[in-house]
Order: sequence, then C-alpha cells, then structure tokens
Amino acid sequence: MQRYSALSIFHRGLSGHESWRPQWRRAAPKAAYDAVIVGGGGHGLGTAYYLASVHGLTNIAVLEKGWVGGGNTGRNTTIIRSNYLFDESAALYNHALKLWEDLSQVLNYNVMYSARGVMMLAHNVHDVQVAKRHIHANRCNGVDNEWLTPEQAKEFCPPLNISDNIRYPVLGAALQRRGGTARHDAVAWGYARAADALGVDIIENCEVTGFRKDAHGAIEAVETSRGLITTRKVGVVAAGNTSAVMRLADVRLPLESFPLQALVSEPVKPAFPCVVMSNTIHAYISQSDKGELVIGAGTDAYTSYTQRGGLHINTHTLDAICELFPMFRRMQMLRNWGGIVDVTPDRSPIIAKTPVKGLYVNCGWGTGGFKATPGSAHVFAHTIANDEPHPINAPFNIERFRDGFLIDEAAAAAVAH
Ligand code: FAD
Ligand code: PYC
Repeated sequence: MQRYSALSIFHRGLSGHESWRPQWRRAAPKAAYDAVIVGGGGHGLGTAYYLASVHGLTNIAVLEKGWVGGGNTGRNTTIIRSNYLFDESAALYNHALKLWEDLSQVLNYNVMYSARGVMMLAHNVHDVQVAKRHIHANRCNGVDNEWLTPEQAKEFCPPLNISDNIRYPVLGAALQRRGGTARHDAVAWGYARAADALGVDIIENCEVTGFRKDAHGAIEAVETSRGLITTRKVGVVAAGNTSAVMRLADVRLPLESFPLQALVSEPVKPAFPCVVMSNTIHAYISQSDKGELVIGAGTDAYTSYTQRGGLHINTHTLDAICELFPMFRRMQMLRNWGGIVDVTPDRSPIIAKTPVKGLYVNCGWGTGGFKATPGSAHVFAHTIANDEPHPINAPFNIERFRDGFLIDEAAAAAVAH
C-alpha cells in the first residue's frame, strides 16, 4: 500500500503549469453572470468547476473576499474519511470519497490524495460502544470500517503508546483504511485552474456586501466591494461567515461560528504512517509530505469570527499527543493558526435552496467539511443548475431544523465541539 504520496516538487511537475500557484485569467468582474458563487474555498471553486464541466454553465464567477484557498480550505488538517453514522451521511461522504480517488487525474493537478488509513481511538467503554456502533452502521452502508485491538492498532501505527498506565489507555480503535489525507491548497488551486480553463471567472479581493431582489423577492444582483453584479443565481459557500453573508439577504440560519485551531511541528523524516484521531482526549495527528506533524485540537468554547483561538487549547492537545506518542515529546512546534467553522445543531451540513428564489447555500460543515469537498461541490452544482437538490443532498435541507428530521452526527464529527 502506498502510504506517502508524491513530494511537493512532483506536484509542480504533474500540474504541467509554469507557475506553482496558478494565475487566473480575469482580475475584475464582468457586470453580469448567469450564476455567482460567493466564497473561493474548495467547496465554492469545486461548485463552479462542476457547474461548468457537468452542467455547461460557463458564464459564471467565483467571488472571494480574500485569496483563493485562504479560508478553512487552506487551514485544515486534511483528514478524509466517510465513517459517519447515518445513511444520509454515508451517501454524502462516500460520494466525496469516491471522487477523491481520481480527482488528481480529473483536474490534471496533483491534490496528493493519500489513502493511508484513519484510525479513531477508543479510551473508555462508551468510546468502544460508539465506535462499534459506527462500524456496524458503516458496513451496512458499504463504507469500510473495522475494529482493531490495541495490539493491532499499534501494529498499524507503531508510535502509538498502548500501555495501560496512561491517563486514557487505548482500548481499541476503528480503522477506515480508505481514509487518509490530501494537500489542502492544491485542492483549491486544482479546482480553480480547471474551472478557469472552462471559462469561469475567479475574482479575488471581491467581497459580497449585499443582495438585491426584484419585486417578487427573487435575487437579481449582488453588491460587492468591486461593484454591482447582475445575476439570477447565487450560491453562498462562505464557511464560518455564512450567517453574516446570509443575513444580507434576510435569511437566518441555525449556525454558530467557532474558532478551530491546528499546528505543525518542525519537519522530520517519515515517522508516522497514518492518521490517528482521539475525540476523548481532543487530538488528531498525521504527517505531511513535507515531514511536519499536522496536529489539531477541538473547537474553542466561545463563538467568534476571528481566525485565531486560545493557547490553552493547543497545550491541552499537545499534552494528549505526548502521552499517546511519547517519541514526539522533544519535537518543536513550528506554527499554529485558526479557522472559523460554522456549526449546525445536528453537526451535519446544509446544502440547499433557501426561501429566497435564486439563492442557494452550502454551509454548516463545522469541523469536518474538507473531506466532503468534491462530493459537496458536485451536488451543490446540481442544486444550483436544476433549482432542485440532488438526491444525495435532499436530506441536508434547512427545513429539517423546523420539522425535526435531524441527522445527528455529533459523534462521527470526531472533534470535540
Ligand atoms: P472556506 O475554504 O473557508 O471558503 C469560504 C470562503 O468564503 C473563504 O475563502 C472566505 O474568505 C470567503 N468569504 C466569506 N465571506 C465572503 C464574502 N462576503 N464575500 C466573498 N467571499 C467571502 N475538515 C475535514 O474534513 N478534515 C479535517 O481534518 C479538518 N480539519 C480542520 C482543521 C481546522 C483548523 C479547521 C479550521 C477546519 C478543519 N476542517 C476539516 C473543516 C474544513 O476545513 C472546512 O469544513 C472546509 O474547508 C470548508 O470549505 P469551504 O470551501 O466551504 O470554506
Ligand atoms: O472531520 O475528520 C474530521 C476532522 C479532523 C480534524 C478536524 N476535522
């Protein structure tokens, strides 16, 4: 099994592009488009790509208030898996996982997807029961997941400490072998370059500041920091900021925004073969192709729109990492950062039409939307193009919070929040 994907330099070679970070053709927006996507993260750029490649809509633009991939897409710890509990989620995340498998070929851009396995640790009886319930549910849905004893977990991940004299001994683990990682910013650039090649305009430094509606309440234009743009269809994919953007159209959503932090160590030779997550002790870890240990924490306890969080969260996470992997105790940390994640009451996303005609929203991915990027973008493009949800995202509507058809994935989210 290939545990490590190509080196960064290979990424440059495979892209067949002179510049490491591609340049987009258009720097300023046109006055009118058939559709506009708000947010130049992986989900927004992917949506534009599928609108153009699958639905033939090419007179469209992605408006990004900062730079492409500068939001959560470029800030996450890149864990990809589909081991969610409910049938609806299994369909959604497995759809994404299948698209990951040949995404580099489809985009002709190496997104460095590496199916090195995601192992989720159990530290108490409750964890064991929850993990086994997920394993059984996953298998019913054709999602691979298996139970490992502590010894098998250590065989899969040799640095793991399975002694029973630690605060939270490892009682076993759920392993999804098809899970893994990808290079996050390559996903944004890959989709952007492929969309750009199909004629999509990607406009950076362009913030959406308002919406205009016609006499029937349907979208007719977006106001931006770079002028008014006429359009009848707008897809908002502005993770973390969704509530603020949707409020501009008088749409209120059940979302809370929290900081979520991650950090990387100094680079070292390949030492860590897979991804390990522990919700109970608030830590997850993998090793990037550059050699850095990529480590993440739970969300901060307070809501905020700042892309930073409290230091104590990181120290708590590093305590956990040092206990689980004592060989990393003397590693130095290189840098840390935060993103803002928007969280729904059931920890599942909203990918849906809204009460405003012509306005669509894709949000609420909380701590876990990177893994869904291709699948989310694919079904959101379908929703915008057809003004109807794809069967896969139909359950992820806004009405479920009124009607009670919640898809409660708090446990499968696997990150404390
Ligand atoms: P983003 O990449 O955030 O894109 C949204 C864009 O909208 C931003 O670029 C923003 O600038 C833009 N925008 C906002 N408002 C406006 C406006 N008014 N006008 C124009 N543009 C606007 N998920 C996983 O599956 N696995 C993980 O391991 C994982 N780890 C994570 C670790 C951290 C520290 C964080 C913060 C998140 C993590 N996630 C993870 C979650 C994942 O990163 C997100 O769910 C996902 O990247 C969301 O992608 P997106 O394209 O929707 O959002
Ligand atoms: O959803 O797998 C996940 C995840 C890992 C770290 C943050 N989110």
